[in-house]
Amino acid sequence: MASALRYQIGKKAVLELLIGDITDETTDAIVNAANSSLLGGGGVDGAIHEAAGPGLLAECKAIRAQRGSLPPGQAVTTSGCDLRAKYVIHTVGPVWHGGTVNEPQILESCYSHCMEEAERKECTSVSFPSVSTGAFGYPVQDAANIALRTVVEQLLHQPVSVTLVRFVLFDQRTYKAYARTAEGLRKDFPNFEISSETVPL
Ligand code: AR6
Repeated sequence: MASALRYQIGKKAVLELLIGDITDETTDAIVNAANSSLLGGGGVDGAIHEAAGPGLLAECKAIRAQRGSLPPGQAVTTSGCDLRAKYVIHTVGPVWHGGTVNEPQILESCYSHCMEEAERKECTSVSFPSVSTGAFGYPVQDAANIALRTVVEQLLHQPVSVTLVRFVLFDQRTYKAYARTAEGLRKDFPNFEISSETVPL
């Protein structure tokens, strides 16, 4: 049976890690690991555009026409079109160049801007894929550290409408890397209650 790792973060928020397809998610928003063109691509981007239907590309083109291409580290929001999620938050992760061109800072900026977008749209739940660790080549364990710490930091220290953050990971290797990092969170946030359990889905 499918299961999720669930972490209580402070009093109000829950973090979940699971293996799955983000296009099936019912959270208010899902995050897309896009590219700067916003015109679609492979990986999770291709899957989201396919499941959302042509309306998503039309919205992305309108954003592009208005503000140009989306720089790495930034995020913009469209509706979810045919998806069950109400919104798609598109972010552009860094391409991995060995860590020499601010990749960690850019990846952190992706997650914090996505959380801000979710807040702006008054979402209570948001699902993330593992941004940058596919075609863009970011080492998974390093990316998991940045992703989880940035999101937990925001859940604990910012006034957020979001009370559920779900990481929907596509394969065992990625899931294990995120689960390893999540186990270390208690050490990094010693003043906050972080408890974990495994729950059936
Ligand atoms: N649900 C959840 N995760 C998925 C799904 C899915 N349906 N499909 C793939 N993944 P990638 P990037 C995982 O390459 O590295 C695109 O062409 C995948 O296994 O999608 O940020 C864009 O247009 C991996 O763990 O994104 C850009 O050009 C993670 O999602 C470029 O790829 C990210 O892999 C972005 O590269």
